[in-house]
Amino acid sequence: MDIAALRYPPGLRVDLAADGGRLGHLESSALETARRPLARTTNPSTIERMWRFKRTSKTPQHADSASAAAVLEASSIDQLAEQLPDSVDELDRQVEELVERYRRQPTREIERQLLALRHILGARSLTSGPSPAFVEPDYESLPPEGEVPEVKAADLTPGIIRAAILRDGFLIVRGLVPRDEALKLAEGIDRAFEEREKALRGEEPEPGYYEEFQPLEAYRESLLVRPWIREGGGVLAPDAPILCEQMIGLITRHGIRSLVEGYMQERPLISLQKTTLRKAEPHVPGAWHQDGSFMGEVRALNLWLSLSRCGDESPGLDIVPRRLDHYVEQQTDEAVLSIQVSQRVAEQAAGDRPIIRPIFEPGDAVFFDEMLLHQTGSDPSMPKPRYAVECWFFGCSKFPTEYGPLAV
Ligand SMILES: O=C(O)CCC(=O)C(=O)O
Ligand SMILES: [Fe+2]
Repeated sequence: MDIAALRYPPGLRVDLAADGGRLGHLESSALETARRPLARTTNPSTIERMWRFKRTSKTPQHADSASAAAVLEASSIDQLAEQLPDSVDELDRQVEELVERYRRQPTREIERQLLALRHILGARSLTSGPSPAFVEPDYESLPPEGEVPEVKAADLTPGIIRAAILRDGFLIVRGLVPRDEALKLAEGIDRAFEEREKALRGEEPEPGYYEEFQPLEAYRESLLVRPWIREGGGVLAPDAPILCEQMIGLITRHGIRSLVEGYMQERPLISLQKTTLRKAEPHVPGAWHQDGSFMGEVRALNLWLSLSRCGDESPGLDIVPRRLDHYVEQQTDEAVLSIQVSQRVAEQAAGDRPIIRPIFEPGDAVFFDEMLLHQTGSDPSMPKPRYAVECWFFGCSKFPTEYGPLAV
């Protein structure tokens, strides 16, 4: 089996040792790619002047002299964090103001500023201490038990999401975002994939479509996951600032952020590592998994948003339609990855409820949490790739310790 061709669950921290060193060939080239500074087309001095950064040298324009720039930029966000107010409310206000400026006149600089601000604000929003209870489940409003739990966007409430997750493990929402907005984001994802390949060949990518985000020092190591995200058919949303802001715009304008806050009863944050823009190719096989098995203790809710028709003409999502209260056995039978669940174990977990592969239209969504057993539902005979957003929200009181936060 070609391990490199396997679809890794996004955000997966691959345990190289656990895979018996078989991934070793990936490791060196992958890590090299992760560390390689990219050529930049725009001089970031505007953003840096604006944030009153002290610069000590000019940003080089070519990849071979970009190391110094990478280091400089890397320290910049930490400097920025020091200069910004501590108050979460004040930072929220600054984000709002920038979003408003962006709405009037979108620029690449504002996208970068927003990303940096959202990351710093996310880090300041983390809390410790007890978590609130989830919203009360509203079972009455769900379709009858045994039917696929599905609602129209207009009927969606935090209580219905909670009820569906507790009863069936997931909830399908039809038309959560308008079709044209979903299709527009899919086009952007295609572009980001192309620009990333350019960047990896040493050519200059189009600004906004592929720029590797430099997080705060504390989170830098965790972004070494990039090569595996690429292998798995994804690009991290923060590495495509124009698309990241577009996606956050969808989440806020269509009330999704408020729904998630209502569900968690606390501020939800997204992450650098588990917010993925996906392009699933039919020939890449899925791998059954439960995301919680590699995220640690979290309060999570995933928004999986379809940006293509899928499940028939392009890869969909295979779901074990059941609430599981434990992690099922991994790495048996054909399941070679440490977090992968075999087909046999997935069928066993499904019991008398058949595994489903729903059909989605652009703008349809699925909400689920860290316990759902699922995989990319692909088949080499499907004629088209599928585009989707995978956006995991985490409660600010139990954010995964190894991920970098982003405020929305
Ligand atoms: O998009 C896919 O096919 C996989 C998505 C996934 O695993 C997730 O959203 O957790
Ligand atoms: Fe997943």
